[in-house]
Amino acid sequence: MKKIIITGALGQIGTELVVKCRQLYGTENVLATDINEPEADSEVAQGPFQVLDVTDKDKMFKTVEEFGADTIMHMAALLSAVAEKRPMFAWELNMGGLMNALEAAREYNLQFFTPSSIGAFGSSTPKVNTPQVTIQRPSTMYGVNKVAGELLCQYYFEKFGVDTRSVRFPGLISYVKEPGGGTTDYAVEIYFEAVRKGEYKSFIDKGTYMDMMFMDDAIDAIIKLMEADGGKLIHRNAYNLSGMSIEPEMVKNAIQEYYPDFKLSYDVDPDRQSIADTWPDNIDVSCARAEWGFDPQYDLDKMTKTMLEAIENKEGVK
Ligand code: AKB
Repeated sequence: MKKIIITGALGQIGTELVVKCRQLYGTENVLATDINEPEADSEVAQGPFQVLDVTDKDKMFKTVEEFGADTIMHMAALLSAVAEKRPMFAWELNMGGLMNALEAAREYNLQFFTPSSIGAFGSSTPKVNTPQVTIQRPSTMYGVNKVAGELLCQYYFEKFGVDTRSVRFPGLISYVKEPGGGTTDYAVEIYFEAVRKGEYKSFIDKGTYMDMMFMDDAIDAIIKLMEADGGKLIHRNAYNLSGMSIEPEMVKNAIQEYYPDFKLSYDVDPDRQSIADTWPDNIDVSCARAEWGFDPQYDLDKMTKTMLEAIENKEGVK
């Protein structure tokens, strides 16, 4: 990776991925793109940036050509809950954008990364220790998009020799940028509300286990996978990844170590709960560990300490 284009650069992952890639590969070698303009004082705006609607194929091709890219990291997509509210738009953006990015990779010989998700699984998938290769029959538009995306990554690798790499991200937890429209978002909101208000009302019910991962581990995983020896990668659709399997009461207990008066209550959102109920409790990450050295550093306690301290700093609390 020497000249990298990142789409969806103002999203939850993109925001931190741009910064990390610029540290590693040089600011001038990482072009951040998004459908929106960044805030002038944001980190993303401190290097090359271009407005790009990923459904505009001509503009994407032109951007890749003019920048002289050798890598594309395609992050632009709608998350699960919002995709379920606007399924046709989700198809247009998630699939249209992905096809354009894959075609750009084929045409300009780019190394390619895009994230899949635990949303690529469904209620007929084994829920515990979900294997790398298993039943994938999701019941959401987001899940349909992710399964199709995984298959397309494999197809472009086998048919056209594009160096496609992908992972199934769990819920990603970060203090830099709050996510929007995901089923796992409660696990980010809970930390912000703990610091701001000392209480949180969860839209996901107690006892609902889902995989999560701290953002630093997610960014490291992307870099590690992209730098890995391609000859050792057996799976070209997407690798299972997770840092922990948690449910809301576990997060409450971890927060109470620092905020003993923190209160958690529930106002379950049936739409997002019904999505969560079809996702695994915990997935098996052994293929990612074995094939390219996936090695997450954050468990729930370490993540909780880091999240609370960083949010306190950000909000000027304590
Ligand atoms: C979502 O909840 O939609 C995402 C995901 C797990 O893909 N965070």
